[in-house]
Amino acid sequence: MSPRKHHATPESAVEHVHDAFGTAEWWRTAVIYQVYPRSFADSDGDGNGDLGGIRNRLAYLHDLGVDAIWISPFYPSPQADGGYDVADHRDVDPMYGTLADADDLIAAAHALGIRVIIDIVPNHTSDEHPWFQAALAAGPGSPERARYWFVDSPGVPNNWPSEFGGPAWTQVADGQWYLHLFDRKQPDLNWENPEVREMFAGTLRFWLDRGVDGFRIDVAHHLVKAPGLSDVDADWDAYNRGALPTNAVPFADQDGVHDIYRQWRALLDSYPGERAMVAEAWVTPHDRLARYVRADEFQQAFNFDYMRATWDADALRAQIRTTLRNADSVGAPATWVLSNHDVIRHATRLVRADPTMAPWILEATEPRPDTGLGLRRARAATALMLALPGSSYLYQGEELGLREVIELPAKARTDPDFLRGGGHRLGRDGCRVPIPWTKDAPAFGFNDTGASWLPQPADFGDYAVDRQRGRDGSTLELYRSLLAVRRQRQLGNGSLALVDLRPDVVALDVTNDRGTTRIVLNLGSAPWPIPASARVLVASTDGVTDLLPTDCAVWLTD
Ligand code: TEU
Repeated sequence: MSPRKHHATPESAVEHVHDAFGTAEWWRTAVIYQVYPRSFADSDGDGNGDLGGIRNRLAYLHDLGVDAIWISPFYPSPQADGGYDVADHRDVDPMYGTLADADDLIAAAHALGIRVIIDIVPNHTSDEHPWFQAALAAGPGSPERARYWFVDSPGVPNNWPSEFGGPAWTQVADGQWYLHLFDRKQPDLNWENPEVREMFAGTLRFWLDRGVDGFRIDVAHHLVKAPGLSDVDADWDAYNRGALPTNAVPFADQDGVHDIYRQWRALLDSYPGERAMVAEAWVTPHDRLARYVRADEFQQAFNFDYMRATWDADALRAQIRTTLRNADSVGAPATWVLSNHDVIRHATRLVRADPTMAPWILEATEPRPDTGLGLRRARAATALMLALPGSSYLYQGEELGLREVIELPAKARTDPDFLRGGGHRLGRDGCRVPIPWTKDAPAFGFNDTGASWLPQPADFGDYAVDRQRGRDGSTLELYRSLLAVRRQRQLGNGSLALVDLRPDVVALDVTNDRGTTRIVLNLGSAPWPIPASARVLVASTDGVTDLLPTDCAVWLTD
């Protein structure tokens, strides 16, 4: 791979980072769109999105140009944590529909060539799951309690905190305590117990038999706890900023988790088709994360270190380099992600006051960022991401440029991260507000009754799909162009070289048999002059021809 003369002055250094994959199973290059079902589209007008709503909007996703959808949990659930508190792994919550609706959705998606990934939550169940209810009824020392982490004092409960605030232990009437790394309504399962392993293997089979293409595995790094349940001695602020290795705490990234995923991989591989699983593992640094995507484990793991990169050329280059090298070291595809249902939407996050703050922590006192600048950066960030080799994740509504809804009133908020946090942290409801489809319609077209489980702000109408579709320069049309050009030029599978144009400009060449695409993102204050001989394939801001302004990205070719 060599730099193209008209772009690179002779002194431009080129750093080769990554070679194309020889074989490219779908999951190596897929663009996967996350559907948060409660907030996507509501077919029955009760204010909660549902499976029928997703089905009705598949044509939109097809037109957008995504390869697959990942649907957050739709199982029966008391909704103490947005459905991540599962009461029955093999059914559909009536709020979302029925098993027949799930079958219809899978079939309709497949008919459009869209693959379907569903969410599996193995670290904990709901406290309303029959297993936990049986454990409470059966009492101390029973086999029912042995499926969870029930302990007596002394020593345990230990000092482990719940992710959502407060201690990770709750006492029951007979005096025992149970562990919950998340809400008290999410008791942790004990993965030392063979019954737990069997139950989840059966659940994977249940859904594989129904035709799903894969699974997103919730908190894949938490399942195994270090023996002894000893106290944590870590600086939580540093830990939350990703500055400590994840296994600095005894309930994260323990080696034993890998045995579980090897068994699951063998199970997936026993099915026809290329079934795949992606780890939601907040594991840092990259070489620890790479262990999850070894050849006999997950196919993918979310790249949260990339999500956390600050808006800085050196930081982005470093993440691209390290991500690709570590993924390549185990033959796995890199993944890229900027937003999901747990973090501040990137149109807001990229202009927040403290960019090193954990992306899920929104403090009540945090100043409101500049929406215009946020959207400009978000569009540029997405243009960079969608050119990178590997697989990328989009979160519903980011293709509309949606901002975080910081101003939600306290009484509307439902997230345990807010409810348990004493009001210091606002929680994650602000990225889960139902998305706008039609400006002049009830609930902006989310349904036709106007009901909405979280209130939509008035300016959401301006982001509505009907205001953007077909309008030059809209964020939706930018995403459609990026995805179309990505497909034409097969950018998911190319070699990558970093090009040294200017310290405050990220530039890279992606090369494959469709040619070389040069991606340039300007993070400096001076415009970057686009060479006269280059053709602009797509730009994150309208009207870019000669000069690439600050906070803009462009895809160029000969
Ligand atoms: O999230 C894992 C997780 O630890 C964080 O993203 C968490 O939401 C954040 O630290 C806020 O405190 C997964 C799911 O994606 C999330 O929605 C669930 O709440 C969590 O697991 C528990 O199942």
